[in-house]
Amino acid sequence: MMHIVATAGHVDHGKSRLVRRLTGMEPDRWAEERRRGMTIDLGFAWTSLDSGERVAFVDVPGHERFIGNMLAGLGPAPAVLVVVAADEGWREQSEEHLEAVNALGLRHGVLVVARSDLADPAPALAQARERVARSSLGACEALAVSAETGEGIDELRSALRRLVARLPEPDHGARVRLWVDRSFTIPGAGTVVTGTLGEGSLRVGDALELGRRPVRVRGLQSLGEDHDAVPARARVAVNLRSTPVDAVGRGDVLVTPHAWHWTREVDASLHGCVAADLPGELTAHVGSGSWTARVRPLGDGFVRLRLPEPLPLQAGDRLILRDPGRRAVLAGATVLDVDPPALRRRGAAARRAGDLASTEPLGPSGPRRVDIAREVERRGAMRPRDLAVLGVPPQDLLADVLGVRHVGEWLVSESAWQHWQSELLAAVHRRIAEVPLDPWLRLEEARRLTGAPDVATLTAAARDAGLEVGEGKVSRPGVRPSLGAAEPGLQALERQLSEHPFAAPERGQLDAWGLGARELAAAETAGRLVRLVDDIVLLPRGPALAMRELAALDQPFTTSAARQALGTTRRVVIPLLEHLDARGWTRRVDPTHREVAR
Ligand SMILES: Nc1nc2c(ncn2[C@@H]2O[C@H](COP(=O)(O)OP(=O)(O)O)[C@@H](O)[C@H]2O)c(=O)[nH]1
Ligand SMILES: [Mg+2]
Repeated sequence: MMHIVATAGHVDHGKSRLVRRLTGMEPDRWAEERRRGMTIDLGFAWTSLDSGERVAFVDVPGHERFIGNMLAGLGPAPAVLVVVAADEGWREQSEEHLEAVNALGLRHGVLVVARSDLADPAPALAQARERVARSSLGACEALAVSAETGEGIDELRSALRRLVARLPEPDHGARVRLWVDRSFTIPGAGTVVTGTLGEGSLRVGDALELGRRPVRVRGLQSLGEDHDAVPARARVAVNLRSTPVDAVGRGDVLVTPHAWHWTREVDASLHGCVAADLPGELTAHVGSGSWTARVRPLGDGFVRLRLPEPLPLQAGDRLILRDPGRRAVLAGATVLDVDPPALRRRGAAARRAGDLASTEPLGPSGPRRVDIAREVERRGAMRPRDLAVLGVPPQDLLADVLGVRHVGEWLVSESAWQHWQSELLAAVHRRIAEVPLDPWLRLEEARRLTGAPDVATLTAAARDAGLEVGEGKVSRPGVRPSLGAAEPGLQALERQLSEHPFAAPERGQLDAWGLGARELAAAETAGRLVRLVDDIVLLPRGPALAMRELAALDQPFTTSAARQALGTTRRVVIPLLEHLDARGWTRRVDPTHREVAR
């Protein structure tokens, strides 16, 4: 197993020298760093403990000017080595780095008083202990060492062994999110990015996204060795195919494709600050990067942060908020919602803060469990993949959750389901009352009215509510079109047709009876008329009566013979014969003759 530990502490307090002593490797990689005797960028070195476990150190700069680099190293690391010089004691960047540790909610660390050959370490130890105890590290192990004499180094190695044993196991199957802390080119191999892999695994050949562009893993290294696969946690160098080196840099992020919700807006809770004191614009450090974020206080220690570009964030992510003008860490923020609802109405912000407060308290740092019922409730319906990108692990996606129904490919909240059903019942009743001639509601219209995600899901809700669904329409079971006011007119038509079955009335007569196209269509749907074309109508038994007369004619017969036999007009007989042809009861033998089919 590999573990990652970042250093923290004031400049010149002995961090790099200590890492060198522990690993035998030089963490200050740049000529300028060695010339100036100062860490500027992140350094990397590693060692094996007696237990066989490996510890990779991310050595950070202590100088105030390089706080951005420091946070890039600290952000993705799960544990920290806080270093204080015995001869200097607690200083500004000791405090600043501890604030960052605290903002990130890091709980795993060791406090080391270094350079203890230069002064009695006891006062610095006591002072630092007292500070650290008030941070998220709490009462962590603390000891004095000298990189010069080697005093305390064995004890430190033991303390590191105990430290890494307490770190939670990473999930090797989790989606990948690698915050890039370095990028460079290797002649012949192309672009390489490095980072701390906190969860999941990487394999050669993996398709990933860098930012939002697809990339492919061409090669992997961890601690200087090639690998086909690297499981978390690890320091990893990823050689990317067809990625120009200037397309990638610190703060970029390499992720499992389609597995993350990319967001510009998050709701977060604050630590160590009240929202009212925050400037409207500040620097937010996330992972290995930093962005200018706009802050909207929601009230009660909650804020909405707006980022300049979408980032793959999840609930539980920790951000460090700094004032771009003043250096100091202003607050830590914990992401609570990566897909926050729009705040439109008056008082919405305060209500939102109340909602967020009820999602507290937070567990320890790390991805936060997404409350499936709550997420589905807020949106009414979600697909499993919508939940997965919010960070719900695959095994939880299909679990039964109180208040959530599985309907086809959707998860639907019980209250949305009931809401759709009551909206639907009301709309169906309205339709029956308002359009009695056509008392069926189109499903697509019903879907829009209810806000259900699709017609299939709404159909399930309609059936569950006892409604009848068919041919893209929904209504009460057994509902028939009602002629209502047109009933007397229809009865007059029926009387005329039962006396003269083929004397289909003309439009003027139909109008006089109040029978428009819609009424005729409704009467036809109700099975009381047959429409030959448009407004030429017979009783349903008319075609069969016609067949009786036509069968008695000499076969084949002409249209005019048929007209005379039926005692009607060409206006009626032509569509009637075509109707009979279509039913297969008569057929044409030549352009002027038909016969009754046998
Ligand atoms: N005497 C002594 N000097 C040390 C010790 N550790 C570091 N130093 C010196 O302190 C200075 C700063 O150390 P460095 O590791 O670069 O500090 P960093 O800025 O915290 O990384 C260097 O001159 C080191 O040689 C130690 O244990 N004993
Ligand atoms: Mg250094």
